[in-house]
Amino acid sequence: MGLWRFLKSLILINKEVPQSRGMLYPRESETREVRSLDGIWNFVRSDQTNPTQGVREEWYGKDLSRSRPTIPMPVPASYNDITTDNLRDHVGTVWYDRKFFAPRSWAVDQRVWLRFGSVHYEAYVWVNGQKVVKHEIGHLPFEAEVTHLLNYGAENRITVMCDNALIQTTVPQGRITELPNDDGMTIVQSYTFDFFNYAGIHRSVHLYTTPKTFIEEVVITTNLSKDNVGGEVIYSVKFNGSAVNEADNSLYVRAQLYDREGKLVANGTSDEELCGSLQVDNVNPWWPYLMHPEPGYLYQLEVKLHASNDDLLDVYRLKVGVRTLSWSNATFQINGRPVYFRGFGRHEDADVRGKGLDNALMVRDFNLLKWIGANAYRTSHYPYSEESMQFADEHGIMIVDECPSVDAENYNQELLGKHKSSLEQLIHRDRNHPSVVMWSIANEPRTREMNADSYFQLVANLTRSLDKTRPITAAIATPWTDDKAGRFLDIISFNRYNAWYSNTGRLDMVTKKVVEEAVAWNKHYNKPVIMAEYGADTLEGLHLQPAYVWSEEFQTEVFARHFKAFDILRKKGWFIGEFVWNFADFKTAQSYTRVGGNKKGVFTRARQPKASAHLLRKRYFALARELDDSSFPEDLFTYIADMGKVEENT
Ligand code: GCB
Repeated sequence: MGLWRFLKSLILINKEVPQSRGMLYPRESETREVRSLDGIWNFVRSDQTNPTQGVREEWYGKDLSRSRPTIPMPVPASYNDITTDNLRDHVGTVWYDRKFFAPRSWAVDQRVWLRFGSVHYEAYVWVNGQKVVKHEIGHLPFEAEVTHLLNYGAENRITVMCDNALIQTTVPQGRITELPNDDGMTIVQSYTFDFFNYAGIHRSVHLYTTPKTFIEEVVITTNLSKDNVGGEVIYSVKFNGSAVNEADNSLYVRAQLYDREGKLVANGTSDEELCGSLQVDNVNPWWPYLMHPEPGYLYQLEVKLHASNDDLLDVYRLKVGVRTLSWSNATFQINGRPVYFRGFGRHEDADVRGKGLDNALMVRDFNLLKWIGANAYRTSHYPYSEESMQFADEHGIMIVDECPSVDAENYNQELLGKHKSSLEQLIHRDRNHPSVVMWSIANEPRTREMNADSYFQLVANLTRSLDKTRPITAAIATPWTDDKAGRFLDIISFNRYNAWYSNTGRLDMVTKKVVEEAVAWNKHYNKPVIMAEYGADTLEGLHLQPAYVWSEEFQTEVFARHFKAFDILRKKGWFIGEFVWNFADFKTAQSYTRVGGNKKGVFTRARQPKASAHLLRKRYFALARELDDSSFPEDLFTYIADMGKVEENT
């Protein structure tokens, strides 16, 4: 590297990131229609050594099947595990297309939008052969107006090219290398993060209509009076389009708030900036699961955009939870009450469909979260589906919302821009969810590296500038002695695998080490501390007594040793949460340390409990009873004997 390039690499400049627009979750209303394009699409994989061939040959100009033989591919789903050949390990571009009709009625006085819930990693979209939109970074939605491109009352074609290649300037990072194989040379994708780089159209594809002048954005914040009896919903609306008559700039919004029973509890008219606030008497605050008998209370906010002559232009409805968050150097509070997080790191991952949205799996997972008494999870290591965020709102599960930066290293200007953009897009998407209580700006970044301090200062500054109502964390594995990022966070989260990656098998080397490390983080930064990952790989059905690595007994014991540490730490006042790694077993890249994937799940990949799940359930409910006065489920303890006498005497 020349001297100039070396010096330049030392300086990271704060550049503006593009601002997201629109992207409200597609919902029907009296002014909007929504159509799903989910189903079976046609699919072609490009030649790995010639990834841009399809673009040069303009495959998007006609049906894919006229350029290459196609295979059927479900949407939404990862494409990797669908076929029986090595599509799983394909590197580079793949193509999808399908046809759809645009009804004649859509031709008049409306706009039509095409919206993708997420495509991993990079997507190029054409409609009827015309380029529509390009989007980089998976797990985040993007959309474009297609009004002018559609044939109304006729058939249309949508074509998507998706590229899964990860390099040093993508989020997350990876490396592409060319290696010799038995047939000559081949392209290999490698990455340091510990989950399979599933790719494809991962979430739903929607067409939706809006009026010509429409509600483009709604931003909600909420307040509570000190006694939690009075609530306030503050809204700010943006519209797009010209007012009905050109001279008419004075649109206004009517906002109406309904409770769960559909009763109108507050309403009002916006100011000229389309902002306003609604006061709610005897409010039902949004509470986390087990912190209140009625957790996850949501109101429905109805936003009506009117022209100055009172004509109704557009209607959009969304769910609103009324709650406050506050934090200090020792606590994190919701509605004025301290929170202790009992949760998980998770993955969007399943057999066959990989990271594709799966409503059955999502509902099962929430049933398991509630069964086990968890009140939180981190969306490790990327944004999860919008549908799951809505579900978390409804069930009172708190979310530590993580952007897709994992194992960041070799900090450079381009990476910084994309990392910041991923947070901008995430906050834009999730800012209205009451379940989102914290932003996680990275998982296990290499924070001892050169430039980590200026890099994370800029990332944290951007996050704070976009949302001051939630604290910032990052899950750090670098030892506190070397870490350069913690000082930019509000809450310190650390990941550590005692008795697993360090001192493997030594159950007697867990409790003290966990206590010492948490104390050290707290002393160093004077901030609340969470243990964001701990755990042990466990092969379901492997039983070994005394406990031995990989057995169900070992995982259970590792948990118990951590629980002891957490109870010592809880007494110190600034230790605010424990997150097991992981909720369920999940797929990883092939490696000799992974037997069919990462097996640190408390549940199997098929979502059945391992022995440790039953122990964890007892702890999480015991904590809920101790801290939040909730009661035990009837089946928490298995009957062993009539303990009545024993209990009476204790
Ligand atoms: C970690 C990572 C997580 C891994 C886990 C493990 O520290 O944050 O992505 O899966 O360790 O099991 O190795």
